[in-house]
Amino acid sequence: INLEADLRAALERDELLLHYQPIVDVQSGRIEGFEALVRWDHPDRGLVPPVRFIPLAEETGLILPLGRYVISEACRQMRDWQLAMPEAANLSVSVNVSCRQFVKDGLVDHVAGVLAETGLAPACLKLEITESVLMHDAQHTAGELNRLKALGVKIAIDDFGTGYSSLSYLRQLPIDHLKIDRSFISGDDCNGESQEIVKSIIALARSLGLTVIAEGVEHQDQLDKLRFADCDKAQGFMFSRPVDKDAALNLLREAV
Ligand code: G
Ligand code: G
Ligand code: MN
Ligand code: NA
Repeated sequence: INLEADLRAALERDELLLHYQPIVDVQSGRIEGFEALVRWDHPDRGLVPPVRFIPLAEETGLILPLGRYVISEACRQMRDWQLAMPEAANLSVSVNVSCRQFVKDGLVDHVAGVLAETGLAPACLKLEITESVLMHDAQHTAGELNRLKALGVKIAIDDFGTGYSSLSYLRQLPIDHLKIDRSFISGDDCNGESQEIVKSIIALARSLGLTVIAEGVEHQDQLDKLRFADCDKAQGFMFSRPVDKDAALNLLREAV
């Protein structure tokens, strides 16, 4: 089986789809937005998770058309929800962006085009990048981030605390949110020290004017600690796993 040819065909046959995981305000418990996570609905293999094909897509360059699909579909879907329900009017959608998408030109123009086409407010789109994206070609990435900032799009650092980047980028680059990696919240080795790291990340974010999102929140006691530590938002299985668009809409309806 040739996964690469398969994936190339999948893009043409519309076999990729998005699942959505809610991001919740820690104080109010309300859904503030969703992270879009791509899946491949393979005719023989069923629903293929991204860990099985994103690395291949990155190696082969297929991440470029795949990434464009994810951005446009996520924005279109969020705009639909916003128009369908007044309660959804201010929700945002978060999209993961790989290194290759930044390196190759065209990301910012594509984002601008999708926002114009769908009518989604720029501030309702958040792009999630890892520290390694920032470090890869720091100067070029900084330029692209500044152009995204000028559009009004928000930037989140994903898996924060696990990378090897210098912290100086936090004040040099137009970053809006830190997403604390789930290993500090619900990982096998999360302990008292992890709790201290979480508090430090929140303090760091506060001093820089950034919003903090805790990932991997699975249990009430983890949420209680985050609320006590004044964390802004939380995401994790406690609220919901990533679900398909119909189930995501139901989560919104239930929450109203
Ligand atoms: O949804 P799941 O828990 O299986 O996601 C696994 C990983 O796949 C996550 O770390 C996420 O960053 C990555 N991922 C999911 N969707 C996308 C996407 O649309 N683009 C990129 N680049 N990565 C994604
Ligand atoms: O790398 P990124 O943060 O984009 O990855 C999101 C991934 O985290 C998805 O694969 C999603 O299924 C997974 N995830 C989301 N919430 C939880 C959680 O509460 N616990 C665990 N173990 N994984 C989670
Ligand atoms: Mn993410
Ligand atoms: Na993450």
